Amino acid sequence: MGASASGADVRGDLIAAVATAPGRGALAVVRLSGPGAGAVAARVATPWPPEARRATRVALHACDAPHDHLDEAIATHYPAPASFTGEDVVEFSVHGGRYVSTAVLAAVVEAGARPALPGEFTERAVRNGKLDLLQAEAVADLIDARSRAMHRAALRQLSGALSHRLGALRQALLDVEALIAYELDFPEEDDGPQPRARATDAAVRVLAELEALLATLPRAELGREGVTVVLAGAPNTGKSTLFNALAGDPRAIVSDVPGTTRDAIEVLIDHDPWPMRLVDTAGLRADAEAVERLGVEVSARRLATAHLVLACGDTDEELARACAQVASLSEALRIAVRTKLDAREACDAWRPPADVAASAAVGVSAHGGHGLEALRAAITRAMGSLAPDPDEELPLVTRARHAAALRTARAEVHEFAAAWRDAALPAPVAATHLRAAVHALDELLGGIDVEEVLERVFRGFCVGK
Ligand SMILES: Nc1nc2c(ncn2[C@@H]2O[C@H](COP(=O)(O)OP(=O)(O)OP(=O)(O)O)[C@@H](O)[C@H]2O)c(=O)[nH]1
Ligand SMILES: [Mg+2]
Repeated sequence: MGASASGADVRGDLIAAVATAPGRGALAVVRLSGPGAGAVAARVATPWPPEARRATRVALHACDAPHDHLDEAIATHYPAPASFTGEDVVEFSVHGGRYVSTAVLAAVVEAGARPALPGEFTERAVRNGKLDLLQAEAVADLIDARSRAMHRAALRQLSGALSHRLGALRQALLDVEALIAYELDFPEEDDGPQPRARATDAAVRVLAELEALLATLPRAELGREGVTVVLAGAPNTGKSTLFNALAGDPRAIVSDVPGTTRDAIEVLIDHDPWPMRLVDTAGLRADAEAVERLGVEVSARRLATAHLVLACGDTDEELARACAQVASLSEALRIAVRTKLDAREACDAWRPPADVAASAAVGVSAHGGHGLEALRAAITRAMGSLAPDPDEELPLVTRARHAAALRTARAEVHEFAAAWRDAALPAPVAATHLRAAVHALDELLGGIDVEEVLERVFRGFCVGK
C-alpha cells in the first residue's frame, strides 16, 4: 500500500508498457504494475498463476482467447509490496521485435491495463518509498550512461550514497533547530554549553558540507559531457586519420589534399578517467580560401573552449610550429603529437625535440597504430590533472535540479548563520531559514509531496521505466 509523505493513498491504476527499446532484438519485456496485475495476466497467459517471483514458461494469447496464440514467454509475478514499484507487478519476457511485444501489450490493455506514461513505473517506486527521487534519477542516468565514469556515478547514486549524505545534512539542520529551541526556552542560562555558539558552529559545518557537494558539479559535468580534446595543426598533418584511429571508426574524411576538413567533427569516446569528446578541426593556415577560412575560424573557437589540445605536426618543425600556434589560441593543456612516424623514419627511433612547448610529446603512426596506446595514456594523465579521479568517495552532484536545491539550502543556512551569530534576528525568524534549507533538501530527495518536481523528473524518462 503506497502513501505519499502527505498521507494520501497514491496507489495507482494498472499500467502496462513495453520496457525494452523498440526494434529488432532477441527479447522484449512487457511489464504491468498496479492492482489486479495478476488478474489481467490471467486473461492473457496460460497457465496462470505461476509461483510468486519465479520465472515460469507460459503461453500468451489474446484477451480471453487462448486459441489466438501470440507467443511462448517467460512470466514472473511479483506480488505487492516486494516489487520494483511496490505494487503487484507482472513481467513477460517475450520474443523481440516490434510485432510480438506490441500484440502482447494490446492484449493486456484489452484485459484492463492502461498504457503507461514515460517514467511511470519508477515514479510509482518513488511514491511507494522503494526509491527516493535521487535514486530514481540514477536509474535514468544508468540507462543514459555512455561512459564508465557516468556508469559509476549513476551506480553510486542508485546505491543511495548521495541520499545518505543529504539525509545526514538534513538531520544536522534539525539538530541546529533543536539547539535554537533550547536557547528560546532558556535564554538566561549562562552555565554549561553555549547553545548560541554551538548552533552557529553546526550551521558552519553544514555550509562546508554543502560547499563540498557543490564543488563536485564540474566533475559531474565532465562525466556527462566528456573532456573536450581538440585535434589541431597545419592542414594535411594527419589529424582526421588520427581522429578516426582514436574513435575506432572512420568518421572523418581523409585525403591527401590539404584543407580536407572544413567543419569541426566530434565524437564521444569512453576513456579513463573521463569520457573524451574528441574534436577534429580544419587545419590551421593563414592563406586559406573563403570556405576553408570559415573552418579555420571554427577551429580557433573550438581551441578556445578545449580542455586539452593535441597539437599535431608531421615533421618536428611542424610540431614545434603547431604547439606555438595552439598556445596563442588556447590556454588548454597541450600534448604534442608527431604524426605519420612511419612515413619518414623507423617509428621507434623518434625522440621528442627539445623545443616543443607541451606537457607531453608522443609520436604516432595512425596508419600502423604505433604510439596510439602511449597517446591514450598521455590523455589519461592529462585528464587526471584536470580533475581528480571520479572514483573518490564523495558522491557527485549530477543535475541542475540538485545544484539549484543545494544552492538554495546554502543561501538559507548562510543567512541563518550570519543572523544567529550576530543575534541580528529573533530566534523564530532565524529558524525560518533553517526550515527553508530543510525544505530544499526534502524536495531534492522527493520526501515531501512535490507533484511538480515529480512531474518534471519523470516525464524525461523512457516509457516502461
Ligand atoms: N604514412 C602515413 N600517412 C598518413 C598517416 N596519417 C595520415 N596520413 C595521410 O596524410 C594525408 C592527410 O591526412 P588527413 O588525416 O586527411 O590530414 P588532416 O590533418 O586531417 O588534413 P586537413 O583536414 O586537410 O587539415 C592522407 O593522405 C593520409 O592518408 C600516417 O600515420 N602515416
Ligand atoms: Mg582533416
